[in-house]
Amino acid sequence: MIKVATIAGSDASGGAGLEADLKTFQEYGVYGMAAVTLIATMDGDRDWAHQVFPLSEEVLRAQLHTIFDGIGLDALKTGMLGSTYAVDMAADMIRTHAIDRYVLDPVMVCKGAGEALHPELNERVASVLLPLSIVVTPNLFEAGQLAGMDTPATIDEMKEAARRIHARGARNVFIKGGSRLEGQASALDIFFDGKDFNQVESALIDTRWTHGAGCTVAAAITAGLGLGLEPYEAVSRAKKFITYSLRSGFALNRWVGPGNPAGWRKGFN
Ligand code: PXL
Repeated sequence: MIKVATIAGSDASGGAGLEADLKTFQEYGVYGMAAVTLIATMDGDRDWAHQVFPLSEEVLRAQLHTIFDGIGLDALKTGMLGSTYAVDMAADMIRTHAIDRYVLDPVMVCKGAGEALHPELNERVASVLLPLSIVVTPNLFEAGQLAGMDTPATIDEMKEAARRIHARGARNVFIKGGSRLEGQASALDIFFDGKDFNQVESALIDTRWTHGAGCTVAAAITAGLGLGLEPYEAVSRAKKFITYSLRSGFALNRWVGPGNPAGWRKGFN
């Protein structure tokens, strides 16, 4: 059995975070494990305001010990880390266990929350985790932050950000422009392996129900790498997977709706 793990936050609403990761791993037919860094909750009495409860260093260390020392893994993803000790412990485990297939999802914002969640962590994530990653999956905002430039708004700016992020140590950079790129008629992402650029494109999906999309993409890439795909193949397959997922997204309540990682089973309709 292929075994993959996520080090991420738990999203009590079930659409993002490690819940999205585990659902995605299941759809890929790999065995999923999770080390919880924090628990995110949302309050329906306060317009779905987010709150984050970090778990202690001790609790995180014990989980990492279970997964890395007690079991072993074929690929790893990190999502929302939420503390400097989580960043440093993840890095330490990746180094000690020589984890080659490590996907860094540099989660800096939650769609629901709007603001950067742990701005003080962004630079540490960039300096400590980027050099360990086989693929990093920033959205436009995160790409700007990792690259030390304004949020890219054009394809050329995305490429410039990708070059800079690669120069900081990520072996492959996948920047998700998605629907947010100005004047773009498709969902357009950029993949850069340090030599060549590939545009990864799909039709735009007109939906509000995109909660957890970023987590799902990174988890799909991780599962693909665990199964032995090359980085670009894993990214291409993840792009198809998220397109199916977003096509079958649905509302949970009046604020939020996730994609559906099981969407690929129905195929396009
Ligand atoms: O989608 C980003 C994200 C990642 N991880 C956790 C979250 C969210 C957004 O809500 O709650 C735990």
